[in-house]
Amino acid sequence: VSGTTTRCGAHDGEVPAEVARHHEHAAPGPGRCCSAVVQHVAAPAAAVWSVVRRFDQPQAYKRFVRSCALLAGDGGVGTLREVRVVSGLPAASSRERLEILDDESHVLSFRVVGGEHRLNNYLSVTTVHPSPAAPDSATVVVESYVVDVPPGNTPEDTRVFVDTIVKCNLQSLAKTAEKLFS
Ligand code: A9S
Repeated sequence: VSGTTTRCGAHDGEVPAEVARHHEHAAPGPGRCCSAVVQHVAAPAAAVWSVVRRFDQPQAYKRFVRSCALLAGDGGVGTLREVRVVSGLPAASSRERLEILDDESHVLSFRVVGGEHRLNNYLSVTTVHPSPAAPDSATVVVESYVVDVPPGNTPEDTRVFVDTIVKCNLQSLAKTAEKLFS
């Protein structure tokens, strides 16, 4: 395959080879940017995945979500959800489509297809892996994304904003999964 790909962030060695391709977003080009966030969790991968895989329940760990309603589908690929956001963000709602739900490889991907916010064409991929150090009791989660840079912003601004949200989500995911397991 020709064309450049970027890893959009450092996670060398943290993602098993069979799912690494999901994080290799095509070189985003002008007007797009990408990044990746890695989170360690003190709970087994199955516990973490049981939270991540619920596309109908992002409020289980995403603290910026006020409510979530399904517009189509029942939680499988193609499901469309409308998320309403807590106040204080430059956003009111987001309409999101489930693109990948792989219960064997632990891969989930969704795409933002509408809503009232500034993150156009947001695409996110999350993978969940047993930690090499303690495969039965610890997990590594990698979330990467690619998004349009909003008019008037720089790629750096955009990455700082989105990385902050993703880090909050993944820290909250860790707490939620650790409680489930304890
Ligand atoms: O929900 C996620 O997994 C990650 C992000 C970055 C979500 C961003 C968001 O939903 C807000 C939280 C509302 C912030 C969108 C699509 C736009 C925002 O401005």
